Amino acid sequence: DPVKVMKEEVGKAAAALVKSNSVVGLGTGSTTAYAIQYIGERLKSGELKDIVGVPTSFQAEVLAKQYGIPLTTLDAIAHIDIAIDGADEVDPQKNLIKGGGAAHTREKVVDYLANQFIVVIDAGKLVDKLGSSFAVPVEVIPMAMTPVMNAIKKLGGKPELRMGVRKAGPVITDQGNMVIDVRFDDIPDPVNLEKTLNNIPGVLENGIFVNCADIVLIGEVIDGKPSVR
Ligand code: DER
Repeated sequence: DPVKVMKEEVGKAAAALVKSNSVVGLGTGSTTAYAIQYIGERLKSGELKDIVGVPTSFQAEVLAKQYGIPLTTLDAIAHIDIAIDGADEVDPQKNLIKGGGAAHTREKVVDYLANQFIVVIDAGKLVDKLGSSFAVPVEVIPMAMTPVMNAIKKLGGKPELRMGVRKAGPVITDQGNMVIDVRFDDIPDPVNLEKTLNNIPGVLENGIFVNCADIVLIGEVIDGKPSVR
């Protein structure tokens, strides 16, 4: 599966950028899962030493434990040296849509704090304009769901409650809230939309990440061979 190969390649490349004695923000999603695995392998081989991870989700926490990466919290560290995380869309200005895994609230905290934020994607995530292929995830506190949906419709968005796949009913986030996925015909000003969405009472966080990504690593398969740029 070429997409799996791209994800694995780019996850490995990101893991190679982690230095010993550093604090690493551990992102969420299937691509970052490879980075976590390879960080664990580098620790096991002794090539990498003395790192601690700050997980962005229960998924990242479980994977970090599985691969032997010691974990810490934001109360215990002075800074985050590097964060590695995925994305659902990346535009030419390195603005992102994230939240495919409903983890964007903790991800945004960690990714923004990090001195260096590395995005790991397969080439299919590249877009000319944000919102062209992926709806904007918005975490909402359940009691405010209806007024938030109404406010978003007034903004021209089409909100849809995210339903679980192997869980009956709506997806519940690591904070105990729900997620709506909002389609916009056009997002001419992602900086402004990000602020407007978060200003709606009842919205906890949205998946637009602007002025945050430092490096975008893109996994591709060219002439049948995996490559990263
Ligand atoms: O939920 C998230 O923000 C993830 O990083 C997601 O956007 C990317 O997940 P993937 O690497 O499995 O495509």
